[in-house]
Amino acid sequence: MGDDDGGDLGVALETRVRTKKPPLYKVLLLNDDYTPMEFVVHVLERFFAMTHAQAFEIMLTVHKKGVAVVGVFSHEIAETKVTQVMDLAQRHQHPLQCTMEKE
Ligand code: TYC
Repeated sequence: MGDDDGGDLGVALETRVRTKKPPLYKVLLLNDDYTPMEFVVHVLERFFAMTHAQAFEIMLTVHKKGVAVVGVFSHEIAETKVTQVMDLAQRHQHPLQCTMEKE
């Protein structure tokens, strides 16, 4: 008595319990001694939609600290970004490394 939910509580609970946000992945850019700074800036502008100023700042962070997060994406988008960066670097024979890790 008094605890009738009108028949929808079970459904509402079930939805809450089962809903899981898709995991996000950080895309990381790593420093090396050979990739030209301008190339890294170009990569950040082209694949991560940064302005020249933003790209230059992130490039300098990687250069000084060794690594930086350049974006956070779904698994599929992160994988695409990593592949695009690695492909372009390889085509230009630069040792630039880009990886992803679960947030
Ligand atoms: N360290 C490189 C240089 O001095 C520049 C660089 C920055 C390389 C960022 C990679 O992810 C990188 N030419």
